[in-house]
Amino acid sequence: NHIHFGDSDKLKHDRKIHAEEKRNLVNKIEADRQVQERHREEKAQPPAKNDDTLRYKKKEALPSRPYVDPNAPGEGGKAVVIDKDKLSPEEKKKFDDGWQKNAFNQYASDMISLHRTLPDVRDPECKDLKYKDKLPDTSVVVCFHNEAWSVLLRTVHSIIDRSPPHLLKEIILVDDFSDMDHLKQPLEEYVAKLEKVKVVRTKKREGLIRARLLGYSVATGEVLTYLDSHCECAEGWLEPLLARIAEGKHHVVTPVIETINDNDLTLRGTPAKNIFVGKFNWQLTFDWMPRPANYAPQALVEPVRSPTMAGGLFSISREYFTELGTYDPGMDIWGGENLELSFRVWMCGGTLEIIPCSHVGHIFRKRSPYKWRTGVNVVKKNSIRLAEVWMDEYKNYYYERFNYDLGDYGDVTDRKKLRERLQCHSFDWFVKNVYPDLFVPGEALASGEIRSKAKPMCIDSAVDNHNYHKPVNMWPCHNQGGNQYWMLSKNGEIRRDDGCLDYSGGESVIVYPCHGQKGNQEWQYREDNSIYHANTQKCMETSVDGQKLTMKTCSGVDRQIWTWKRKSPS
Ligand code: LR7
Ligand code: MN
Repeated sequence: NHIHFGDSDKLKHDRKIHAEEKRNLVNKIEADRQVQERHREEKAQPPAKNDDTLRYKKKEALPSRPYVDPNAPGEGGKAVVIDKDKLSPEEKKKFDDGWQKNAFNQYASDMISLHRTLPDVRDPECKDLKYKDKLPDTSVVVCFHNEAWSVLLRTVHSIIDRSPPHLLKEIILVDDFSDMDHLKQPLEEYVAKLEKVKVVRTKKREGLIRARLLGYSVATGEVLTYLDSHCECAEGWLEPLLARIAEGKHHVVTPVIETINDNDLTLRGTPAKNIFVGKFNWQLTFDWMPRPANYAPQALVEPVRSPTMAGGLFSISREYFTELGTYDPGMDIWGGENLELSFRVWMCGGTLEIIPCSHVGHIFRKRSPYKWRTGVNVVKKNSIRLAEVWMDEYKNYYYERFNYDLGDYGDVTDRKKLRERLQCHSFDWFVKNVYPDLFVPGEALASGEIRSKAKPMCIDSAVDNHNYHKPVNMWPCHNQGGNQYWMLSKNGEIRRDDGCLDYSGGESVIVYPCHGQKGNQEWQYREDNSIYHANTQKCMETSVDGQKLTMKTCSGVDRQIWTWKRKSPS
């Protein structure tokens, strides 16, 4: 949900920095190599005693890895604290550039060992689980576009260091046409020294979906495991994923995704009882929700069904991925593929589950640092492709949000054929069986823009975390849905996605997360076209200049009369 159109000045700027960066990296590689060599000679020192860091219990099952001082920055998943005031001007510049280029604290990451230890975040129950000796092996595919060195290589080493060698067939790094120098020769040289790691490169910028398809095309493992390029795999992450697939290839599984803080790189664990599962809204964006009680099976650490997945971290049988039609190659850059695959898995006979005993960290960032395709809303285009193919009549709830302005979304004939060939369930089946708690706009009593009779102004507000609690205002009606699209739910909410109009007295109406408890969020769109708030017995009214939305005693003046399309519930 972050759309960014980069500019070429930034790229030029980046290149200048890269020359210096490359020198530093080459030095760093050499230093790393020497350290590794020394440790080989020392034959892996015994791990330091440190209670909140976990070392290998089953030494024989995992590769030996260099000794890391438990007090080194970030060890055990701890925070890296940097006092910026104490940095020299050059260091400060590095610090700022790191943030600017990556949208996370690269400076902090560079201080952390590529082999840092993590806390053992698994529930105690997990350690009692026994897995079959013979599990399928996996190719791990990591796509990247201009990833920071330390972050990318820590991803790689965390995979190698924490995967039983016989289960790790290979790691495939797919470079999606990066232009940072350290990802060229230096990366080749570095991975040449690692067993099992190979780099493949796209010939032009493809975006993460086609980059993943390239990884798929060269993978040879029985299972494919996709990870983002800024991840850290925790102890025991792989076996439970593979074990579930061994129980049936139609199980598509994700680890519990732990947050690696974008600023201090901390990683903490999520106990199984607090796991969140994936949902989506009618903007077709992915989001999390607490695991509903009825999804929780008998045991806490059993697989948890999830209607959707975030998209970046999952394992799937390679054979099953093929049968299921891999990805839609018509999708560009970023977005949409996560819901597309989620819907497809469920609708076509598979299951999507979160495996509570498998934990992988991911750096969540607040903006997208890299260049997108200027001028095209790729997320919308990708989402329309998925809606056209998979959502049947439900696609209209999405389209209404931008007044059916579909634009050019390419050709989806092949994907429709795929759906036919696989004989999949309907989207209605998916909603009713997999995500019955979903708010379905078809049940809304009114929907679309809420237009004032006094002036051509509409109730307008974004609905997201940044906007909660802020007064809702009026804006000239634009007839494009978006922030002027509202639905009246059966229990009187005026809502969009998870935001509801909320009034608790005073001047303003605000947007607040829907709580389903009526109260401040209960409205009536009455016969006389007024909008009535039962709790306070007031009516919505626009200010005389039409700019503001207020609440007043009901009087029937034009400023209290609203046009809003009534719907007959389907
Ligand atoms: O053009 C690109 N080419 C790439 O190779 C753009 C991106 N990429 C790579 C990029 O380097 C990264 O490794 O693709 C990966 C994902 O991009 P991010 O990390 O910039 O995005 P994100 O973490 O916000 O992306 C989430 O949603 C995406 C939708 O297309 C993908 O499904 C990502 O894999 C997904 N990430 C996760 O699921 C991790 C958990 C995040 C959450 C919620
Ligand atoms: Mn990511």
